Amino acid sequence: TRITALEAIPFAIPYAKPLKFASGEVHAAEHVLIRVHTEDGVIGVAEAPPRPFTYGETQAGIVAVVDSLFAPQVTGLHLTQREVARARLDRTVGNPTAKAAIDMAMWDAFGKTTGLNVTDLLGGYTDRLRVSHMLGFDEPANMVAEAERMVATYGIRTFKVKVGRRPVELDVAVVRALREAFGDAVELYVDGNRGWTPAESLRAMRQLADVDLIFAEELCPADDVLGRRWLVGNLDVPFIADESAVTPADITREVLGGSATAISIKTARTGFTGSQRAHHLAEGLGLEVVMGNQIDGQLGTACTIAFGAAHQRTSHRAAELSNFLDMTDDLLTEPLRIRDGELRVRPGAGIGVEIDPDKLAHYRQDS
Ligand code: MUC
Ligand code: MG
Repeated sequence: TRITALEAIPFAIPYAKPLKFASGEVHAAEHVLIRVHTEDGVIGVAEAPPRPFTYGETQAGIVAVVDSLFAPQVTGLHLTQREVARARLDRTVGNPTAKAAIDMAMWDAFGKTTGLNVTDLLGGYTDRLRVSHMLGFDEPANMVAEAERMVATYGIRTFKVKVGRRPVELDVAVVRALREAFGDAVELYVDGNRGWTPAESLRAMRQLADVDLIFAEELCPADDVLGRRWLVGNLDVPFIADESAVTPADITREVLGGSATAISIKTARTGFTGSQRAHHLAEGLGLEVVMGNQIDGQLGTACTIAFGAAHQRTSHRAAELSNFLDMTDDLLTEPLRIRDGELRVRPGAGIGVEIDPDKLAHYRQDS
């Protein structure tokens, strides 16, 4: 089945509570909906979240690169020619979330065309993922209160705590307060979004030595090459490379350089096809994987579940699937629901979601 058109539709949905972290803040989901149309009248969908502080993309930039470069390169291809699409899109450097959304919308359209679910197409390992909730910067008491609400309302028992503020004692106090509030009933890990130096990172991790963290993520920049290697060599928990390790080459460099010992896979930036490559490389290198969140809406979250549930290695740890809870609304006809700390794969063809036309009309910014 051939692709007849590719659309990039900017939309904006406000957050009830902004997410704040060391590299930036997000107050609204100013994303781009990608729609792949086929000659059969099937429409595949995915969303691209611009994160200028992480990848340099903007909402207007994503629309422009899709309209001017990517749409003409992909139109006319068969849905099965994902590797051709990838090779063509990769003639343009950067633009990871725009490329990823096109890839995932092609998979969605392929699933809808064949009547098969994307999780089954990718590997079909399980039908659900445990959910990890990300706690953004706030007063320590508010961060503990938010975690208590997540445990009580959704049964979530894994928390990723945003760190990277100065002095490091500020964040150390939050992590300690969480451990004191919940005892060993929760799993905790920290993500610095490159906010600390290697020395600050190790100081904080030493202060947290008795808190029993499961991971530390991107505490300092990968460009602190020797400092980060020194840090990772001195930690006794896996160090996750997130924004520093998007492509297989990045992952290989970070891991062989001793600067990471685990990876985050985010479908928002590598789609399903690129995420498969990261997954297989993680298997080859023997790395733990966490399914990460690019501050996705429900559509992006459904993509993360679809991929994460497809393999053993990506479903082993709790996946970051809850950022959409802070949005005031969303585009799906049927919202995602977290129950007993889990999110289930959407049944049905493709990614298993439908866009609500009224909601899209309300939130789109191009008409
Ligand atoms: C995360 O894991 O870092 C914040 C910035 C970004 O690129 O992703 C989010 C969450
Ligand atoms: Mg991260």
